[in-house]
Amino acid sequence: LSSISDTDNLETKEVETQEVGSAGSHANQVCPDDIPTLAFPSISTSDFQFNLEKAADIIVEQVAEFLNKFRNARLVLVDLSHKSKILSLVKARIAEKNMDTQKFFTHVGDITHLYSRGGLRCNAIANAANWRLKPGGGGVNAAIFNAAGPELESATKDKVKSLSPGNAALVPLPSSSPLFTREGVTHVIHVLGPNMNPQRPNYLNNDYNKGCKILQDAYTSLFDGFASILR
Ligand code: AR6
Repeated sequence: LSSISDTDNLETKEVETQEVGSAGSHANQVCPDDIPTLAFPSISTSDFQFNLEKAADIIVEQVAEFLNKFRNARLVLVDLSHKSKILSLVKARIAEKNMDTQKFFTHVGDITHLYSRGGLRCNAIANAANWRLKPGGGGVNAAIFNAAGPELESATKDKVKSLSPGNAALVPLPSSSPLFTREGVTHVIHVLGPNMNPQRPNYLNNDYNKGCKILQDAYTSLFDGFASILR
C-alpha cells in the first residue's frame, strides 16, 4: 500500500511540475535558483483583448528566438489561474515544439508573490503597462505597482515618462521595495502591448497586421531589456 501511495505521489509531483513549471519546493530541485529568470504575464490578452491564439504563437516564437541567443537564462509565463486559456495554449505549443522546459515553462500564481508563495526565484518581472506608466487601472499593472510600493513609481519616473505600443522600459527596483526584499526581484520591465479594446488608448480597430507586429516588437523589447541585465 505504501509503495502504491509513494508512486502516486511521485506521479502527481511530475504532472504538477510539467503543468505549472514549478511550484513550492520542487522549483529548487527542477530548476536551480542561480539561473537568471524573467517572469512575464501574457501582454495584451486581457484588458487589451488581443486574440489568444495569435498571442500564444508570438510568445512561443519570441521566446525561442531569445533562448537561441541566451543559453543561461530562463523565461516563465505567469497567469493567475489554472484555468488560464493563454497558459494552456502556450503549454500545448511548448510540447509540440519540444521546447526545453527547464528554460521555458508556465507557472500559475500571482506575479508579485512568485518566491514567497511559489518558491520561484525571478530576478526580473514584466508588467503589462499603460502608456502613461501609471499605477492602477486593474490587471497586472495595478498588482505590480501595489506590491512594489511607491518606490516603483518614482524609479519609473526617473527612467521614462511614457511608452508607445511595442516598447519596453527596464526599471531597476530600489532595494527598499517589498518586491525586492520579499521576492528578490531586482528589475521591473514595463511593456506596452497592442490594444484591441475600443475603450482604451491606441485602439487598433482589430487590425491584426499591425497588432501582431506590435506584439512581436513588445516581446523583443522586453527580452532585450532582460538581456541587458544578463551582460
Ligand atoms: N499575476 C500574474 N498574472 C496576472 C496578474 C497577477 N497579479 N494580474 C493579471 N494577470 P492585463 P493587458 C494576467 O489586463 O491585457 C491595465 O489596466 C492576466 O490574467 O493586466 O496588456 C494596464 O494599465 C492576463 O493574462 O494586461 C493597461 O491599461 C495578463 O496578466 C491594460 O491593463 C495581462 O492582463 C493592459 O492590458
